[in-house]
Amino acid sequence: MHVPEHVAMHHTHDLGPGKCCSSVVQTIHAPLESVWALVRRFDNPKLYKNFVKQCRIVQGDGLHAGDLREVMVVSGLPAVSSTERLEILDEERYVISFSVVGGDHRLENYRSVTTLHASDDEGTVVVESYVVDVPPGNTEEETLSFVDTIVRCNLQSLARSTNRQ
Ligand code: A9S
Repeated sequence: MHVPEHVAMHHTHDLGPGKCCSSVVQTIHAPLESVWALVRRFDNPKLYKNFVKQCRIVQGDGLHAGDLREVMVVSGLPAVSSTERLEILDEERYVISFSVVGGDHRLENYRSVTTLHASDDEGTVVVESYVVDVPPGNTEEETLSFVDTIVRCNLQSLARSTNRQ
């Protein structure tokens, strides 16, 4: 599979001690622009993230790096809320990135990057990678399996939501 240079670059992370990273890839049989229409909405992650109960922008308009959102999470997760900062919104290259800067949860210093590129045959390839601290009392393996599960759910839901638009 051919991966554009800027995509590979965005998913290369420097790992300090006590941190871990991983990535999830999802192919969606839909045009890039229709996937991007959902992924770009920093102001409305509920469009495809099923763990989000409520979200509001608390700084900026959700279109510029530095803007903040406050996410309330559905019950059943070891989390209540998350304050998230938009790091990258590149509408030309289809890249969005946010970091977790506060809230009531266990994923300290979470940062993710999501890229879209056209696949070799037909459709869109979504790559989402993240870096996060391994929480005290958990192993790296536990942390990766917890976060991979959430990201995989989000991207599967993204595929369904895109094809429903
Ligand atoms: O929202 C994302 O794109 C990805 C993740 C892994 C979000 C994680 C989360 O928002 C919960 C779903 C609430 C789970 C955070 C920051 C902490 C959690 O424990």
